Amino acid sequence: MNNSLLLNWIKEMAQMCKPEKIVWIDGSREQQAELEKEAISTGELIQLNQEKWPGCLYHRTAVNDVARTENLTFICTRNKEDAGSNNNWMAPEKAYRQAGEYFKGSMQGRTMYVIPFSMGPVGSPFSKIGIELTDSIYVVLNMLIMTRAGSKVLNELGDDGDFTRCLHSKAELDDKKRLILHFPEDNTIWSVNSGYGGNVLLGKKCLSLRIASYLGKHEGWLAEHMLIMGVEDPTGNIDYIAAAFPSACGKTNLAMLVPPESYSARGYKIWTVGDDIAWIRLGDDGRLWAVNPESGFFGVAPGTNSQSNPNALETIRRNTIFTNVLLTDDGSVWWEKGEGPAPLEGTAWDGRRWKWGMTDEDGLPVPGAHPNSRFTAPFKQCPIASPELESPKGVPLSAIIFGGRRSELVPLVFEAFDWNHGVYTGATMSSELTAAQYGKLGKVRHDPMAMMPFCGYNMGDYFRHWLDLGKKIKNPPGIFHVNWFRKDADDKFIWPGFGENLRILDWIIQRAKGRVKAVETPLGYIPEPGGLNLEGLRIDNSGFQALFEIDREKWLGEAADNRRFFSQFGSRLPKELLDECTFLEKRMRSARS
Ligand code: OXD
Ligand code: MN
Repeated sequence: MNNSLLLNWIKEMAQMCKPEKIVWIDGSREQQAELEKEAISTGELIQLNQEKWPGCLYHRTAVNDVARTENLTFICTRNKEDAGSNNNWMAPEKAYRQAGEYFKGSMQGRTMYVIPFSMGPVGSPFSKIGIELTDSIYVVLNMLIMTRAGSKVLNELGDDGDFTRCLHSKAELDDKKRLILHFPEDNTIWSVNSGYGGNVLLGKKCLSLRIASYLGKHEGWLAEHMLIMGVEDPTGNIDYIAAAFPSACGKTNLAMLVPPESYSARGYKIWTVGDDIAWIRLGDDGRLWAVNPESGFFGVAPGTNSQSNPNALETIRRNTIFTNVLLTDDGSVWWEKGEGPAPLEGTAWDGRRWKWGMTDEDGLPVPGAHPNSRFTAPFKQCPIASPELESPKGVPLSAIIFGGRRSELVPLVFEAFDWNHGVYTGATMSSELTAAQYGKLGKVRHDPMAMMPFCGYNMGDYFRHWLDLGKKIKNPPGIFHVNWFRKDADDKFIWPGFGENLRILDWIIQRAKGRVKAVETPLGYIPEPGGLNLEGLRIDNSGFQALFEIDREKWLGEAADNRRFFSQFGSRLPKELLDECTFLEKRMRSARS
């Protein structure tokens, strides 16, 4: 290894952090086993019951460190405007100085691990190389699952290759000194005083979304918070779909969907390509092609069961790291809305003794697993893992889907009229908050393209980038919006969701291929009555109406709210999006009169 850029940078960071020693991660099974052993001996990780959970480990984060901390996450561009109102901003000099204070001596008595990793297949011209320096074995072991890591990446980097400089230290895990800093202009990420995945597995949100979105803007591609899945029809043809939903809204479940009986009997199959991130490029054939840059799943555990996601249950049976779930006394794991009966007692995510039926001072059930507890599992263990994960150019997209969690207003599915309307649809996405973010659960917040926490530059420029790309695509995918979460007057979900969502994907693919007619509404195209396969579901005419009802007054209110939301982007907001807002209002008004 003779890459002077890399060696000098490591030297400089080590001078600041003062680790006792430096260990290079080679990606070998032997080294991984050694590290596991060491982490088990110090209590950083707990080995689970190896008969029930072969190769599985358990970890608890600090109780103040259980989700991404968006308020402590900064984009540090020279010009504040370039970060945009969608990001917290700090001047680079100040950010380096302040975090530098926290990093100073932070690794004393600890090892600094050097993790060379590739986002995307090693050697693909579309992949990006990062090097993460960290003092956490937990981070190393997670990165070995989530990314392609080790010496092969160093070989690929060569002596003069460039890379994203990722520095992480747990330091004191002090939430008053926690900072997650991105320097897109320096291709650098600094994360300090956290041990939570989304803040510290720097290949994931920090590199593959925040830094990559910035690189994509400059290099002409998109880094998106999207799952990628293939839907194979009975003829063997596979259509690929990318879908953006905010965190903890079911991307992993949709990506691993099990077809309902009537579909599987006809030969339909699902292929999982990714559950969180898509890098999308324009192919030579004029279509969009998507790559999942990761090689594992960092999924939300609670709610994962054999009804919601049997493929995930199968994926996490071995070689998986569980974080902040409930630990049972026989070395097993459990979480709320999980599989099988709840244990009578165990150790909760926060290390406290837990008994089934426990309530807090308000009489509310005390969860055994944190609502944002996670599993980290290798992609290849998914029973429906697509071999296309290894394809350097990825998969061609037939459709792009946007979606949120909205108990009211938004219909089950609609199709945008054209690319610009589709970009407007994505840009005006809103969703109710979930446990993956700090904030009041259930509050509706704007989350354009599910990228609000992840766009590494001014979102006005990001919208412009989407619109510009649209002009270059000869064969654009259809753009759709879905909402599985609409509720009836009794506060019950109207749509059954899970595997049944394939019925909607089926309609989407048929529409994208121009095979079925649709009804034009002021919002977009929706299925004709009878156009959606509802066979075997208990949804009658009035249920269908309730799923697709468009309340024009409320939509005019929504459009006004979107204008308010857009106004924060000032002159950086593309005029086309305001035009789309005007068109929507006109359509709503004329349909009303
Ligand atoms: C995630 C998230 O972990 O979006 O994927 O928070
Ligand atoms: Mn995510």
